[in-house]
Amino acid sequence: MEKKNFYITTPIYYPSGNWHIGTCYTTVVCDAIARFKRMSGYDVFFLTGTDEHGQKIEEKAKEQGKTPIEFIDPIVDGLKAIWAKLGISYDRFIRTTDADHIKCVQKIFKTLYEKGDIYKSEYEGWYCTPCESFWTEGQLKDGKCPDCGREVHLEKEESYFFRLSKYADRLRKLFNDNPEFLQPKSRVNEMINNFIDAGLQDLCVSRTSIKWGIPVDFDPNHVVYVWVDALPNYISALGYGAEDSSLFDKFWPCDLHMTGKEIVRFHTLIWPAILMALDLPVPKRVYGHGWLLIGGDKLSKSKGDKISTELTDPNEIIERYGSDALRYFLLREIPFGNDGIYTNEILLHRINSDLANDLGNLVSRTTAMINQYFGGILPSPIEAGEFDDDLINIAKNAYKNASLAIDEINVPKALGEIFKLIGRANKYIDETTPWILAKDESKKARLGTVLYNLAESIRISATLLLPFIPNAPVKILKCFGIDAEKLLNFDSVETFGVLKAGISVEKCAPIFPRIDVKKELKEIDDMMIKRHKEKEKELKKMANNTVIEEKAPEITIDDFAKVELKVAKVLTCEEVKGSKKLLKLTLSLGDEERTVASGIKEYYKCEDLVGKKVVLVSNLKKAKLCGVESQGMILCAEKDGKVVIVSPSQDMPEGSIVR
Ligand code: ME8
Repeated sequence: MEKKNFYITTPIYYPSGNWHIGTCYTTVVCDAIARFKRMSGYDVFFLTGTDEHGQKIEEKAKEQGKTPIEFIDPIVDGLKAIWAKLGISYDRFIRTTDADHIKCVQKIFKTLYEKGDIYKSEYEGWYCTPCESFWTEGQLKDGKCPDCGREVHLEKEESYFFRLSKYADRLRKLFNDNPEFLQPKSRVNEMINNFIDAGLQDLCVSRTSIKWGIPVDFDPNHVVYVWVDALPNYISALGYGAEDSSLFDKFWPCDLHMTGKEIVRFHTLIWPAILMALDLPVPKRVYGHGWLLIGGDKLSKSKGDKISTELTDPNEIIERYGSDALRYFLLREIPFGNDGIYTNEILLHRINSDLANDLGNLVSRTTAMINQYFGGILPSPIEAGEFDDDLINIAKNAYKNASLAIDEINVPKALGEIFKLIGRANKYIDETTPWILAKDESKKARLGTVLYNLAESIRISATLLLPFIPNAPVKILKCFGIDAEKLLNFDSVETFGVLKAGISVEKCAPIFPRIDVKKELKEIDDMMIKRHKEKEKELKKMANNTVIEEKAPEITIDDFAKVELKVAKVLTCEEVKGSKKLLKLTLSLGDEERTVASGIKEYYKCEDLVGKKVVLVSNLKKAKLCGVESQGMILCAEKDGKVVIVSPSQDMPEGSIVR
């Protein structure tokens, strides 16, 4: 029988520099679907990649004194390394700087120009001369350049435009005739009402003010602008228009474009219109998923330095808990189509409750009992009993139900179907109480059946879990002598009774050790707070250096006269508890004593200070520092991290005025 094809894509990612767990979401979801479809017998092509052109990249590279590609390459490598850790099974990682993509985009641009769907006109926008950037009205901040805050002026730039407006009726028909085209359905009305009905404007598709882009080959002053460069990746990756277009012929139209909700508009209006203009079929389905939120915000690259103790770096989460745990969280916790919330606590509870408790305990209890009661040899199912049918039914139907959920693109629901079986099997242990059966020799046959049924339930659930969490099921199945690397399809999951009685069953070590949530959260909080403090310190240091380098403003003699400086003698010195920096000094001014907290602990020992003459700012407002009331400040000289106390060059009586 010929295999059915399935083509699935993620959006291509902007390599702006900071990959967070939000960026992993789309790709992990696509990977689970791609793996599930492969094991369901489909010939799958799974595409992901990076969107590398445009003004932002050009500017960021310039800021770092690099060429755009020098700036992008390590960021793309970083993304590929994360995909490797997460086991993303893509068939191609496309970069919009790949030669075949560039050629394809140029060809598409020319074809559309020759057909009259792209035409030359003028783009009018707000221009910031120092930034050499065009902005739309909406992008301006208080009417000024959003980047540098300077004045902008209206300017015209020669541009090519795509006749999007021409396709309004065909797009409306696309939505009306194909209720499956855009999902969740809730997003359809927004596209029709807010965009098509509101009137589609022709789209600016080239720029002369940006250099980092694909040149329009028949008019090289222009580079292709944003969406007509990015969207065609879905067909350039398959060799559309190239000498060998066999992949395109096989896989187009795409079965599923998975995108975040903010870019649904581009995938369901602009992209189909471009395809219509090229006389190509439109994608079968576009799915607009929600965002992963941290504290209510979309976790974004530009807000990367927001103070938060949540772990957001996928590398760090994988290092602490493993890639299966991160994949499981992303696939299970976020209600599909809606926004979901990430906190360290939610992640840890998910790991504990589903992976360590439900799945982990089922496997360790079952394999331990087979070892304890049957010497590690799988018994035969010879004595059926109460509860068996229910368990067996759920096991046999788990694949069908999960598969239906995958076809609805509801990944959490698919996982829920598999965990229904895991939950049922755990309940079956409580109902059949194997430890009580084991006490009675006459119940050995029943005990054997119970353990066999549990082993089969584990085999089926672990096999079904492979697309979602590719590592743990391999270890689980190995305990039952199954080499999961060779398990390339779901052929065995709808039959109950595949495991042969008499095989050896290993006692499975806990796959997901239980996490002490309270302890772990405290450790993460401490670590993150320390990290933020270090960062703050570094920023402060940088700011201080700038201040030192900058000239202080000129003051008058009257300004200076406001500062009262006096010679003082250090009488006592002690460290301030709980502070790394402060020493508590008692100073004599001759006729009075003062207590001062001074941040010089890193540079002086107490014994070096007692008896020393210092200069005190004696009319400084009192301040409480780490519980010490500081009544003034002693003067120090500082350069390049070296700090030295200022003293009179000859001995002077305490209380002498310094001026
Ligand atoms: O939009 N939660 O690239 P991109 C969930 N280059 N998904 C998130 C997320 C979050 N916190 N943050 C980002 C682009 N994403 C274009 C696409 S396609 C021809 C061009 C998702 O790097 C986001 O929703 O800004 C999108 O689906 C993907 O990451 C890439 O976003």
